[in-house]
Amino acid sequence: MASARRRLASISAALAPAPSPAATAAPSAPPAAYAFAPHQSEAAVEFFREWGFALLASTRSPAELRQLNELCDASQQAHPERWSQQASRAPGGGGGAGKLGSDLASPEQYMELLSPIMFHPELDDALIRGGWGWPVVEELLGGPELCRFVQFDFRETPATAENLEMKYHRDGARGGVRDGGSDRAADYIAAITLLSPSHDHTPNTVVVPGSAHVDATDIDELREKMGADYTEIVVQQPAGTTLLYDVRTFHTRRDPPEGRDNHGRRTQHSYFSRHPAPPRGQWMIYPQRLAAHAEPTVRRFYSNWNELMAGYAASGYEDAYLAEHGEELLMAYLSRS
Ligand SMILES: O=C(O)CCC(=O)C(=O)O
Repeated sequence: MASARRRLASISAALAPAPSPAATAAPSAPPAAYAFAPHQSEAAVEFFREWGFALLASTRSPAELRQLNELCDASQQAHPERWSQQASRAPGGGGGAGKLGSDLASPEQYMELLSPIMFHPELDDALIRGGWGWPVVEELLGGPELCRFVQFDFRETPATAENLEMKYHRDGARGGVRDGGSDRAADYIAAITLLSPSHDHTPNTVVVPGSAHVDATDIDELREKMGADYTEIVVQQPAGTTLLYDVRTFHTRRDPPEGRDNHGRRTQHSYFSRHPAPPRGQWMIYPQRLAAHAEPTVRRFYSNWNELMAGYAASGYEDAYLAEHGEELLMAYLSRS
């Protein structure tokens, strides 16, 4: 891996600003170059397998970025009440059960925030799997036959979110996913695409390279176990790029340093699983146009259903089923641990 590391260190500086020395200073010198261009898919896969994350450049075209932003803008204008609790969901990654979004008001709000594909048919399979980054995800999850859709949502981290600090966490702790362990292959991959401009006044995602492969229940134990290998990378992520991470990787969102205005950030988050990993939770629900798609390989991709989703399909995708079970979906989301 040392030669791979040297090779990787020589690429990608042009794609994203190098992480600040303070963020990467550690004796074992973890990755200085974590960003990969479209022609570097293989290197991105190799890098991810070792470090548990990778930044993929230009995964969304300017036209797609515009489309996704226009969709969010229009939805916020039409339904401001559905978006009003974004600030409260933002810090929830801290892992406190019941805190994340615990003031969501209605199943509609939950649906807009957690499964906007239910409301927006233009979010089709091509867009969900779009961008050059998809082949990297497919490779990491063991090929097209094993890839399954989990979640697609938008997040608006408001300019006023500076007091809603997020804690280091693994997403697994919230989704019934096994954590840590020595298994190198990711069962669940998260993808964060930045939709808004990034600069000194916008939040960044921070990751601990290599932490996906260390068994630790919290960041303190992780620090102790990793010792000199413990490092934090403040990912410098331009708009239109996608940060992939193994959900076992410890990560957080860091707001601009105190004293600097926080201009906020808009992101699109996706999760994918490797078959036969179970659904990540009971709260995800998919629309008929995807779950019952005419193309078998597309159907297969949207087939990792939880019980409520199976009930929705069995009902014939009836609105009445959603109306009846909306509260249950909301509660499944709010009570996840
Ligand atoms: O928004 C971020 O930068 C981090 C998101 C996160 O921690 C999560 O979704 O679990």
